[in-house]
Amino acid sequence: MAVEKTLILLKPDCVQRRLMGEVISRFEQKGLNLIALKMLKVTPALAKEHYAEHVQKPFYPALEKFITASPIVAIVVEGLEAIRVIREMLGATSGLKAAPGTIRGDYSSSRQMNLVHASDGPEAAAREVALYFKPDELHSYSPTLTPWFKADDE
Ligand code: FUP
Repeated sequence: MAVEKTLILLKPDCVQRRLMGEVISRFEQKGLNLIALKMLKVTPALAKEHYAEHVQKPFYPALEKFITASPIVAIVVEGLEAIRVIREMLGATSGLKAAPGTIRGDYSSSRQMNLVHASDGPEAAAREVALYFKPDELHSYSPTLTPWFKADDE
């Protein structure tokens, strides 16, 4: 099982709706480590880099307006299979389709305002972590609780 790093963004709606603590708590309670965290305002240039694969799509102008409208929180989370595990914790892109029990399923009713971004694979994770953080801003650590989250032999 691989220890992975992934980039999380608490989007403007998450900050404005005071759901930052709720979302961060879910990752902590799962046993994942937050190893970097900052609040920032996404610029149009950063939005275009972050959403490079979507820049030409019809919904992009509205997406850029939303993601640059208000501060966000960028977080690097580290843990076993963290990329997949966190994508599953978020649920489907649209809050209307995301399963109950997922973050989007529980708190979002929107496709655009879906509260949280998470990298969708190892390449995206490496690229996105580097977009928001310098290497010396990542602080990996081993919590003393680790033996209580998973058996040594699994
Ligand atoms: P996800 O990987 O679940 O974050 O979703 P996508 O990469 O497919 O989409 C990126 C962002 O674009 C999502 F957060 C939601 C937004 N989006 C829209 O606003 N409208 C659309 O029609 C599709 C996606």
